[in-house]
Amino acid sequence: MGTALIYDEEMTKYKLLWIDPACKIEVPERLTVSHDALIKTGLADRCVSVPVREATEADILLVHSEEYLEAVKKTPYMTLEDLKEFTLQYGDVYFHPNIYHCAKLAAGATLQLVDSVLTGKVRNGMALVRPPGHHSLRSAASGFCVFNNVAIAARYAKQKYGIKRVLIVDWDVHHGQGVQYCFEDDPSVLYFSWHRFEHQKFWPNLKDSDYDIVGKEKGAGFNVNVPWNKVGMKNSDYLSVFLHVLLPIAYEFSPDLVLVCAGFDSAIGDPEGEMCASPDIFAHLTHLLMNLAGGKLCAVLEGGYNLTSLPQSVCQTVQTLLGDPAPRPADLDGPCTSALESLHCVRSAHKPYWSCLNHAAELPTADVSTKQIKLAEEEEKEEETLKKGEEEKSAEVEAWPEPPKRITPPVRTALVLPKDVTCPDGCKRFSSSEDPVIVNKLRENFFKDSDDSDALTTLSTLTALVEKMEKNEICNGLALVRDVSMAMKCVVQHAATAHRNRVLVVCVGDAVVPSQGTDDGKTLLVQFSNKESEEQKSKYHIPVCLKKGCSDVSGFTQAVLGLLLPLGYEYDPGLVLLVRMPGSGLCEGAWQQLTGLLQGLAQGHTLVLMQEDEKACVGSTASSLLGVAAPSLGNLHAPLKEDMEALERLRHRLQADWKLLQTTAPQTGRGDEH
Ligand code: X5A
Ligand code: ZN
Repeated sequence: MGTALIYDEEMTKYKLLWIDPACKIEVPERLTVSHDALIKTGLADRCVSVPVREATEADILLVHSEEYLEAVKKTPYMTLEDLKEFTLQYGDVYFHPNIYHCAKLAAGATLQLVDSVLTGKVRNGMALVRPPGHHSLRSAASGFCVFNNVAIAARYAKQKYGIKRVLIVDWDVHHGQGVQYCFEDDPSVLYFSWHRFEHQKFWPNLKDSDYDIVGKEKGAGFNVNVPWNKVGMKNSDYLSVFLHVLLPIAYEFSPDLVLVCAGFDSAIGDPEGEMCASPDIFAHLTHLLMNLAGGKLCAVLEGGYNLTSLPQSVCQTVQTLLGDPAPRPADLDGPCTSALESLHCVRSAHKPYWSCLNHAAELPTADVSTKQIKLAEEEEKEEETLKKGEEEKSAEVEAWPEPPKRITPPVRTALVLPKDVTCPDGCKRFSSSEDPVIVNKLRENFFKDSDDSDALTTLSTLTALVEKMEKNEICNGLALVRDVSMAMKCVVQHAATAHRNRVLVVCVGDAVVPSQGTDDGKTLLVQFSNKESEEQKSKYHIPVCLKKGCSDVSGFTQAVLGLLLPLGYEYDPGLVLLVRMPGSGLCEGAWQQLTGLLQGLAQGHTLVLMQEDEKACVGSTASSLLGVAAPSLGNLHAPLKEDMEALERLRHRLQADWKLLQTTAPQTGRGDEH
């Protein structure tokens, strides 16, 4: 199942015809440089090219008023003076004789993408369009946008395909107020947006963009705003919000379709956003969404005005949609204080609506007034730094490295299986000639006083497989072994002596955990079980105790999103060892989700160990390792209260060591910490 790419050069054929500093960044080259980059990298060739079409009037009227449509319809016949005049009634937008045509193509391209995904022609895809859409309102153009491409697409998907729940993720640096207004009372469309806000000082300067706007009536809780109150947000800030706000809610919501307002003005170098996230963060943001809705994801270009970081970010997104492993994430040193404040505020505002947030920290009661206080405080500070920083900034901005080429290993998934188990399609059965040095070492370590030549062969094969993964000749692997504990010990030991790579060991179910090598930082062990374990031994050994072990899917999922992934991302392993203990109780769907999500780490280098008698899981595990999206977990019941409380406690305890676990800002001297 492929990835659609939708583009038409026609959408480059309009531009600003007069002088307007607010609009001069929205240029046709945005599209050409993005498309050229996809061609040059060979990514375009790997996609299924789908033609654009014009949106019909009926399509446009799904979101816009007849009066507005009729007004825009006249623009192709206007003189320059008329166009200027017409433009004046709206904010930060311009018209051109050809923009109506392009706006119909942009909306139509988005619908072509939705059709391609929902008819099963492709798994996912991206539409490169101009004009963008997320600012346009029912009866008004705004912020370079004429028709609301993504809002139209959400209504269209519901109407034409009977889609019940749509998630819209807006990672553009501006608030898509048009999308928010369109769905604010609609619980079938969950709208998430992060945006530069600076306490309402940034365009479009709306109160409606703040964290406490959560939706209306039936739609309460289905609008999630994350305001950025400072510029310069980095990879850690973005990832924190995904892991601690968007994903927990999204998994609870369980969408049937994911639409992304994919604006890249949130990337480094952008003159509008002034943020500092590197282009490769979009590989991770994309990957983290790809296991929702059974992988049905449509990314639609919105903003993005730096002609270097824009194409880089577009390529990262498309390459991830194609299934290539994401690069190791750079500098995840934890979120900044301002981001943590936003995180804390949003989580607390959404506590009443989402069971995953039910036990999130309350806002200090004083904070309602803090909103205004901060405003005043910051006004002073900001003005100073603005004056000082202005000259340095332009120099600073050009200085990010090009994302390294993502080299995909020749073999995606290698399996070590007993002879009687057939190898699933698309995988490679792995065997290796025995290296006497390895075999001797293994015999010494594991078989001093026994002679189990079969087991010895398995361990030496495993060791060889790990080495191939380290050399990037194989991406990931799966081994069915007789004794998972011993196999785990063997890989951990190998990794510890090989001193090359950190290994994240994820253990599902009860296991006797190897004692050596768990406190030197070479391995980080996270173990899910129902055994109330004794005190945590070190920063690198983290038992996660859930009441019903791994059999409660809701609790398990929230633990994966809010605990395991932040730890994993911050630890940044070179290899993930995923161990499924016999009788773990984890259902197949949740196991596939786990396997899929973990592949965002270690460039996709995951080695799965399972007990011999779990043959039945080989097929589904292998398909997750091959990059097939995990099936949707469906409507989950609320996780157990005690599990969510235990998770909060664990996070709280670990957050001094692991910054990506933080979800609240450090208290500022009020001393009211619980
Ligand atoms: C789609 C988009 C930005 C408008 C900025 C107006 N619009 N100052 O990024
Ligand atoms: Zn934008």
